[in-house]
Amino acid sequence: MNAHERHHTRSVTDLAGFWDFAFLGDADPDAVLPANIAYDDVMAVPGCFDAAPAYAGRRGLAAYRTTFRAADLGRHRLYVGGGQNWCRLFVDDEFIGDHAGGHTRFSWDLEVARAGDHTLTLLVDNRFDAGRVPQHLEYFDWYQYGGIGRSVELHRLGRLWIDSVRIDTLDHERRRMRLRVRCGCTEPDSVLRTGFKAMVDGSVLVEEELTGEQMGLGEPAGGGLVERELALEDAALWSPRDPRLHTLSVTLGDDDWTGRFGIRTVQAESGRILINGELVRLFGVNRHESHPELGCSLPRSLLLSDVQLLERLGANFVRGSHYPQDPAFLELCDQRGICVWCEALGWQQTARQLTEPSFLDAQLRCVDEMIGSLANHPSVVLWGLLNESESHDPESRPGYEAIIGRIRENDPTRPVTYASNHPFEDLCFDLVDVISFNCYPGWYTASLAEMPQYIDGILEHIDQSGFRDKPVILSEIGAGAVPGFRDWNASYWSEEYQARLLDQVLRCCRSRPRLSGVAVWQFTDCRTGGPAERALRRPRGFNNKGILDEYRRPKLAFETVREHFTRETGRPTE
Ligand code: ADA
Repeated sequence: MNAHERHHTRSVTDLAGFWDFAFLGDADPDAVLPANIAYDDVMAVPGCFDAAPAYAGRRGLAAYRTTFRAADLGRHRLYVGGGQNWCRLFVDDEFIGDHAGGHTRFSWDLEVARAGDHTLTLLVDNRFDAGRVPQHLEYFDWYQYGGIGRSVELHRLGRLWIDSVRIDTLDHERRRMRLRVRCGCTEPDSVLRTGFKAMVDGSVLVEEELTGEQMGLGEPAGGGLVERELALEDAALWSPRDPRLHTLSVTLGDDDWTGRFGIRTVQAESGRILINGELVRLFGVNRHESHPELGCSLPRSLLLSDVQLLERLGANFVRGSHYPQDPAFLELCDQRGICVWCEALGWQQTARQLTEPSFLDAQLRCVDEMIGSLANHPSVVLWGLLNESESHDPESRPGYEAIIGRIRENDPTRPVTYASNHPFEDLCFDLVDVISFNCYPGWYTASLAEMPQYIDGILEHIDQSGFRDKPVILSEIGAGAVPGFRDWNASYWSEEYQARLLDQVLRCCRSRPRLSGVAVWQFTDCRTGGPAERALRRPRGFNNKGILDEYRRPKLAFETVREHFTRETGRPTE
């Protein structure tokens, strides 16, 4: 379940543990029958199998197996927090479903017809296969680990259940919230009568009896919805400086849901980002979920220490590059007042990919899953998409329109942005609320001395193109530093050069109010993959632009960035 969500009456079984495991290498998943798999190993769930030395760097099909005992018969739902890159589920050797795409939560419904133990088999494939998994492409600049990266849970649903609970701020001044509870029922039932209750911080705000028809559970079959407006007079607002949270509890019949939320609005207007009507400038870093021994499956203790390091850095912002981050990380950002740019999986997609229906379908599903499971986090202040893709090619525009349209359909309350790496030629800036650009003066382009003019040139171009009213974020900038390489000459790859470059970047950004934010590339070093041309520019096989190394040990630049950020954000440093 999402980290900040709880169930009290619904029975939930956490299937974390050591599962039977078999690495099947280049086997075709369609040719694998679960009954014939010979398990010869065990694997941790959650975990990335190819982060372990035994399978390091291996790509192929893997089989995971465990057993569960159903609390009773009837409808159950298996939630998988994230499976990289592709999964297929069997229960008692019977095919249940497939899922493509990592880093987002998804589920399968199961009808349990027999008491006792059941076998659950998950085939997990970390190979790149543009047909089956169009979102994960081999050339991306980070190592795409395979496995079951996040929790697996079995939920007993019963006859009538809560599918999702969504709470959005309509008006922060009057504390008006919109509550939407989606529900389901095993069979369409318009005459059913059941209790519905919503409580905030222990006070009952709604208590009523509803019929199946009122919930939309009558014929024809379809998902039900209960929608109410709540006024939470005098309740504390969420803001980065004072991140106050509230607890919402919903009961519907025998089912229940409890989660936390914040009251806040985010607006992008007159060239500024406003949270609850107040100007906010975002100072932070790009963050990959990556660790050399854990892959992208990070335990809560490491998520917490990442957040503690962000606080120590004085950051009030993190961009989740380039996929949705762990909900437990977002929960910590909610609590600590760190604003998050939450991005759908994507990296340097071409116009050709953006015109392929299978790629677009996969992107739209990723957007639905991302927003469906993460929208209640007040820390998420921006939705992002398609990092550095071909937004300067007219052929890409319909793809951008479709994905941005889907984001807005799912959530009209948050601004949308994407990071462009060709700001002078971009053709899609009009589609988003916040314009963001990545640039690397002093590293890939221009010299360090030219950096201020380089950034000014982009800002002027944005304004002259008619986008003066849109806030602008410098979404990536940085330099590589091999950890421990210290050099009086401050040559490329030294910690000195990186610190000098970021000092200049942050001086420049702080003195340009036109910029609403900056995200340094990047928080920690991370393992990368991709073609040899890139590998040869990535010493150690890592993207070394972290201000911390991959074990979170600080480089010289950490202190440089901290000095700038703390002055801007006034955040505590210890
Ligand atoms: C791009 C990209 C990042 C990373 C960076 C780099 O801007 O968005 O993911 O690859 O370049 O280090 O070169």
